[in-house]
Amino acid sequence: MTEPRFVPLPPRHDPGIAPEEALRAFHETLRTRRSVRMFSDRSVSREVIEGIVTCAATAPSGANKQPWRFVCVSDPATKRQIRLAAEEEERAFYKRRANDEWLRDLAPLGTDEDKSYLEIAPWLVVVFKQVRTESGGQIYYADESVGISVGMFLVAAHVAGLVTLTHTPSPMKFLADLLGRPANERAFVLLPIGYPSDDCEVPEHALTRKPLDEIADFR
Ligand code: IYR
Repeated sequence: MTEPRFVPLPPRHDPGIAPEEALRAFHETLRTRRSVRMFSDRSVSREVIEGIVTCAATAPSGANKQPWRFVCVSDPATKRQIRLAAEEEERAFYKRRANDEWLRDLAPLGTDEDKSYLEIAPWLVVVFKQVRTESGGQIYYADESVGISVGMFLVAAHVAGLVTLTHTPSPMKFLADLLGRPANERAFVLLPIGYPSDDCEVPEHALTRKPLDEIADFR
C-alpha cells in the first residue's frame, strides 16, 4: 500500500471579478461553441494540438488512472483511410442500422454518409479509452473519465479559436484496427479539429438549449 501524502491546495489565480460576472463571460465563451462539419483545410500546428491535449489531460479520472489516449492524425493517407472506413459504416447506418425514430431525430441536422470533412480537417484526434492498463491492471469509471477529458478538449479547442466535431461512427472498432492500437483500448470518439470553412454553416436546430428550470432541480 502506498501511504497517502498531502500538499496544500495551491492558491488559485484570483479572477478579480465576482463569480456571477466571471460565469457570464465564460458562458458567452461556451455558448458560441458549435459542432462543425464544414472545415477549412487551413493547417494547425502540432504544438496547438499538443496544447489542447495537455488541457484535456487535466481532467479528473477514477483513481487518477488517466485512461485516455489521444491519437492525433494529420497524415493525409491515414485520414483518407479513416474517412473511407467511416463512410462505409455510415452507409450501413443510414441504410439499415438506424431505426425510423433515430433518422427522424437526425433529420434537422442534415447529416448523411458523406464524411469528406474527415479528409479536409487538418487533424483527426481519435480518443481511445483504456479498459485495462497497459500491464493489465484495473481502470475505474473509464467512460466518465474519458468523457470529462473530451469535454475539456472541446472547450480548449474553442478557446484556441478552433472548431471540432464529436463524431461517433458506429461501430468504431475499425479505428483501433486501422491505427494499430493495443487490445486494452477502445475507440471512444473521433474529433476532427481545425478552422471552419469560409462558407461554414451549422444547423439551426442545434442552437437551442433547454431552459434551466427543465434541466436543473434545486431543493
Ligand atoms: N454517426 C452518424 C449519425 C449521427 C448520430 C448522432 I446521435 C448525431 O448526433 C449525429 C449523427 C453521422 O455522423 O452521420
